[in-house]
Amino acid sequence: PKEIFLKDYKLPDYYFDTVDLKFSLGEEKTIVYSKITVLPRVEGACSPLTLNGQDLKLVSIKVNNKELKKEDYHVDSRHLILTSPPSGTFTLEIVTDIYPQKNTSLEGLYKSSGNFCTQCEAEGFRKITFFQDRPDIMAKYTCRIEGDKTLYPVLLSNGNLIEQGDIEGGKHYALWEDPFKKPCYLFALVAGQLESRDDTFLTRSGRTVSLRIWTPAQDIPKTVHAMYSLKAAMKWDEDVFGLEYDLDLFNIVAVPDFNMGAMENKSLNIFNSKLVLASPETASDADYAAILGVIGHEYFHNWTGNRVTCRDWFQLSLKEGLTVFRDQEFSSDMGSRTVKRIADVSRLRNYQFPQDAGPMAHPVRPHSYIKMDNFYTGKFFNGKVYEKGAEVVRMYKTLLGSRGFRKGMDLYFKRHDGQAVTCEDFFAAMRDANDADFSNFLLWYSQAGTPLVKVTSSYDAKAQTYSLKFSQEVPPTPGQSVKEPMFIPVALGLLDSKGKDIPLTSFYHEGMLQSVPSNGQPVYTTVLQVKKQKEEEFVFSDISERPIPSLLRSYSAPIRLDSDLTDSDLFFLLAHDSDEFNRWEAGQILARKLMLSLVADFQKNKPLVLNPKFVHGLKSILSDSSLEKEFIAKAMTLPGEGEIMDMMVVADPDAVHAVRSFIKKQLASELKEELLRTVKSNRSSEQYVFNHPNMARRALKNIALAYLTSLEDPEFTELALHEYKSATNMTEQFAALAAIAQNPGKVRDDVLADFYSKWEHDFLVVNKWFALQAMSDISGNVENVRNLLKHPAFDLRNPNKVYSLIGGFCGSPVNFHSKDGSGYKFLGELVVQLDKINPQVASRMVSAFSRWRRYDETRQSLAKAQLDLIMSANGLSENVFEIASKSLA
Ligand code: B3K
Ligand code: ZN
Repeated sequence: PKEIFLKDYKLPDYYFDTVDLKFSLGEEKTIVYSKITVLPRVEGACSPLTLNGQDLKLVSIKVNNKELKKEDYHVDSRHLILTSPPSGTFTLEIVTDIYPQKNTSLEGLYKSSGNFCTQCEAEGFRKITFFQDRPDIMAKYTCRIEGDKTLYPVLLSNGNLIEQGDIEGGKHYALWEDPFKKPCYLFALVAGQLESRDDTFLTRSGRTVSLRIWTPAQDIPKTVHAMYSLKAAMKWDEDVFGLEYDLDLFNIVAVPDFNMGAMENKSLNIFNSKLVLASPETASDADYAAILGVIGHEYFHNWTGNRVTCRDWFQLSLKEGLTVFRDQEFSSDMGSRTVKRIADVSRLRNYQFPQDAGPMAHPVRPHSYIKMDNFYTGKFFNGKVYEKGAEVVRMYKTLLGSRGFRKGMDLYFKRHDGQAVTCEDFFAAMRDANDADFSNFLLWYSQAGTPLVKVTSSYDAKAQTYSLKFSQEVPPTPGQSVKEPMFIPVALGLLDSKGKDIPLTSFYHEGMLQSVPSNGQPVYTTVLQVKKQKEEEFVFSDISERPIPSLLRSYSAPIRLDSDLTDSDLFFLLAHDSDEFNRWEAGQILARKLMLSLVADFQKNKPLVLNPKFVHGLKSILSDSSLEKEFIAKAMTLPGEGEIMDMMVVADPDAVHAVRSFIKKQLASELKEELLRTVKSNRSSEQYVFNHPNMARRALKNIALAYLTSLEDPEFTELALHEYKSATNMTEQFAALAAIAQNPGKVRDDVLADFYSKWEHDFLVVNKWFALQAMSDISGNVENVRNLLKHPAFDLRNPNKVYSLIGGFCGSPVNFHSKDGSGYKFLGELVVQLDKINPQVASRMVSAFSRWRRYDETRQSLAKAQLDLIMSANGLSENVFEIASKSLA
């Protein structure tokens, strides 16, 4: 396998101006005709033209209308090279045969439930036809699709439909034209038996856009929420960024077989059904929220990704970090900002931080890759380019404020519309629009690893000054042993002894007085710019009592913060901080400390005792009616097992699991009354509505129920059964099922069976059923999961099912890391099988092994043995090779 490096980027020798495609869709094979106008970048230079191609059968090739002679080109399994193309502009016509029916990799053109569809990002277009498959080749496309009229009544591609009609042999055709230049990864085609939900959107300049969401006929009723989400996203982008949709038609197609969440092809978004279809009975609040966020995300790509795209795949964060940031902001504006921020930060901590500390650590802009697909880790799987990239974009906004950020965005579009650009171009637009000094901010793109920032504070009562001293360290990561200090925005406030924010006017930084920017109003939060490795001091004067600092408000930078706050400071912040995110954070810091110290006790065989202050803190949150319900639910949620293991020198899944379960049970028994009251007073009385207050109520009720059932008390099992039976929506029904399923026994088995028989006709709900059982921490669960592989509803070829069952299993630390090696063996075998079917999916699964060195010696050798076996498998894909070999390195 070949590694590709950012430093080797070269401008292409040839550009493509227009691309006219024709697809003749067939049952055995599909014939692809492509006609390209080729322009040399430098007039007169006639260097060879290399096209990418994979799994293609070349039928013919013509240059300027003449069949090319054998000696003028060269084909191998990955390329077609024109050895001496004519000088000047020329037309290139290529005919290839492809076999979509046999394509189980789900990239390029493939079939899903009888329909044709495409997935080209990152490098899938080369499985459709020979092409310069790189994002800096931007061309205008037309696409003619021909196919059987009965089998494929609907024929879609990008842009506008300009012609359609019948042709001989029971076939018909459609001709599409996309007026915007685009890279080939945004090409899309869909053909099949689909119906649409139609609506319109009136843009702010008064154009009417037709909106269509396509699914099989029976699913149309489940597209109401997706359509609502699309219209909300279109409006939001106009209101917040002044960005209007640029065509008269916007299509979304839902397909059941899809490797990731969705794809932003120009005007023809293709989605995993999971992120389109929803009804109150079948989808949970989390599904509704994910649909809103992802529909928004793909729509927002129209400007950040499509109109302005990436020069090369190393710049992926240019579009993904920015677009994730935009979808996070959209979801915040549509719901609760604090709750959204908490959810995003938890994801970052549970998935991105561990990755950033392991063998797969890479900067937001990687320096090299073998398979680009391995760097897409958003949506279904969380990671760097997406989530950390979004944090980087958020830091620009924190530093510049909303207005400054908007100015930067406006300049970015003004300069780069229609271009393929780099992360530096984005940086320069932000800087130039604001005349800002960003010093070494660009290091966020090139240095991997999570910075560790230490803060110590001191109060001088006599001088009435309060000082904060910062130091930072970026841990070494593969290929980067020495790191430079980063530019870290630390948003901060100071609380007085009553818990009120102290107005901030100025502070000394390195002996210089700096005033806090204000528009005449008192300022309670300011952003310190921490830039040095060694100690850096900020001193606030006229502080009349020792304040409690609220540090890193709203999580203003993706770092680990280690402060000298005492437990009592943290309890104080938990009760009083005006920054709600930091209130939650204070509780989490306390919980993490507590869990780590109990883990140490557990390892020393000491009895576990829960700190009564912690119970009291949570009790007062639970009974504080002034708090937002979803905030309470988040505050009641203990840090994940992954997050705690990540903080240990040697990760001990058994100890962490035992401690987390212990705290859960302990809290449940001490707060029994409050929890029961919470369940009873938060039941649904009205029809399901997807809005913040209702979701918050359901979230609170569901977590209370989960706590209660953890007690394994028949009274609460009855209660959960009652909730299960009386539920009128999936959110509550599934939460009750999950609560019951925590405890092994007949009730569990019966309810699981009941749920399946209710929902066996709905594959998305059945996937929830798979995932719930797969993630179970019931001991020896690997056998259940092996049996479920043989379940008639399971299919290794469908990514959603694999993610639910196999991915779900790897997400249960106790069973996956079982000391007998049974979990590792299970995954090892499946990766090898899956790799033959779908390398992208296999490579996501193999990632579960990547942090094997974090565990004890027994586990290390068991996991390594599986990785070695995988590496020795015949015909291993580049995808799996890259992850497995880097994990072993
Ligand atoms: N851009 C696509 C991801 C494509 C992944 C290719 N393996 C979805 C998104 O981020 O919007
Ligand atoms: Zn995206």
